[in-house]
Amino acid sequence: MTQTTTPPRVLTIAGSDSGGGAGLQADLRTFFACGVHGMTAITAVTVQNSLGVTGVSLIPPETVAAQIETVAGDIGLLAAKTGMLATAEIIEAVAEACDRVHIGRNGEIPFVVDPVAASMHGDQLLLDNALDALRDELFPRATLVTPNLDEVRLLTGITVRSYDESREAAKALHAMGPQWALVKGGHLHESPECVDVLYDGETFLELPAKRIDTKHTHGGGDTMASAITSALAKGASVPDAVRFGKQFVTNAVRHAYPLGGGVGPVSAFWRLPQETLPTFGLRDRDEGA
Ligand code: PXL
Repeated sequence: MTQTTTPPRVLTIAGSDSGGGAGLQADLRTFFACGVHGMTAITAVTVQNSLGVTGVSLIPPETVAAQIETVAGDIGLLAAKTGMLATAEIIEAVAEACDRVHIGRNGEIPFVVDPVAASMHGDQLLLDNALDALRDELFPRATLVTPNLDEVRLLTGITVRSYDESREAAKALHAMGPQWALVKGGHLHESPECVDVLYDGETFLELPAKRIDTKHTHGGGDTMASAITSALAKGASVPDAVRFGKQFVTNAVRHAYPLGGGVGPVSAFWRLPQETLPTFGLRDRDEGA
């Protein structure tokens, strides 16, 4: 029997996207492309395609907690992230389970909290009454929080229109308890650049990238948070992990592809040597659609 070394293990606590674009499907693809073993604590199953979400089925909070504790107890993990958490009850169960297995700043395992509130179609992925739980229960446990500008507005009340306002928002988010706050600039559509701002309570780090002209950005936030989580699992500092995540997602947006009649996903394919894979005679990708 061939025996190889166990890769770094990471955990995503997130929802399923049946269309395969965002959610835990994007997380697992990114983990694979980053060379880490991905595990999942599923919080919700969305009924979804490229046009939007038409249904949500919640996983019982105790089952979410049990998934976290079961993989942590046997397999162990070096970093964890959250995506769609849906309800205050699930958030509370996640916070308690994380404490029990030492995920987050009360323990020793780096914890990235991506405060997913809505899909890019505006479909609600977090109940209104769950926003407080996210802020009060998870932010103080987070190594890093990674909101986009819509989530920043919901969490802080600040509407970001400029780089100065991004800094102000990063300060407000940091005051909610995470070790680091990352304000992502991708949703500032008028700007030719996507400038992200990272803040640890002392220093601002500015991460610029050119805006890429595509409507296919489904799963971009999940992909970035997963790449950051993978880098943290390998021992990167938070600034280095965020630089890596930004570079990873920028390439993924550059390789985004159309899917169905709506919005297509960003793609981790850029990280894999497609030219080395057999085509089995299928030359034009569209022929497969
Ligand atoms: O991209 C945020 C996100 C996270 N998780 C699930 C989603 C989405 C966006 O649609 O469906 C399950």
